[in-house]
Amino acid sequence: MTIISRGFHGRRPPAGRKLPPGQYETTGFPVLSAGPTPRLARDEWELSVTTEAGKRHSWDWAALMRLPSETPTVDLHCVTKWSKFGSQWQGVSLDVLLADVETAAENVLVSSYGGYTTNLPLEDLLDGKAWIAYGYDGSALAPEHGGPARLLVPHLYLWKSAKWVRGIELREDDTPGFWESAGYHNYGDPWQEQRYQGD
Ligand SMILES: Nc1nc2c(c(=O)[nH]1)N[C@H]1C(S)=C(S)[C@@H](COP(=O)(O)O)O[C@H]1N2
Ligand SMILES: [Mo]
Repeated sequence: MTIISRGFHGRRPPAGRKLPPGQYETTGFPVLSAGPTPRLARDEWELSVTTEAGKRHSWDWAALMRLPSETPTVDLHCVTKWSKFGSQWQGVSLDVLLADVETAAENVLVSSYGGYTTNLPLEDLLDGKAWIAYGYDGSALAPEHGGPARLLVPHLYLWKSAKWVRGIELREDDTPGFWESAGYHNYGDPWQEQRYQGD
């Protein structure tokens, strides 16, 4: 007789979902911030995109709200090893925001209210892979998690998903951001376990 204990299944990821190497699942939503939480009202918030030629495009809250939004359900992977399956967001695809932006740059440096920065290839923001997210789990995105709005790039480690996003600078050169300058991997693919420089 074979006894199958339910207990052995309790910690497995939900069916069809996979954990990247070295990660464990959490059902909570930890807050990780390198500094204090900026408290920004929606009417104080603005997002700018600046091209390598110096052209600046900007959206205030009302302009962001006029753009079509999506409701992606995605898995999150933090370099501190927690992963969260099936997080539900609302936001504007970067494909929409960048549609009329002319650039030949290959890199972006993203900056936040409060001074945080992170860099990534422009192509990782395109083709349905990234959003300016302002809703989480059916409500307004909480300040601790980056509200009024944050970048969401779930296919990379979560440090690339800049909270309180303020600017996206399109650049020909690749300039490391806050964690990338501190020894974290320049790209940060969780499936390749690219945690630190040299991984
Ligand atoms: N502006 C800003 N964005 C940030 C951070 C930060 O400190 N400041 N931390 C990053 C890190 S390391 C992680 S894991 C996620 C955490 O997002 P959460 O607090 O919503 O879980 O935000 C990322 N974005
Ligand atoms: Mo993180």
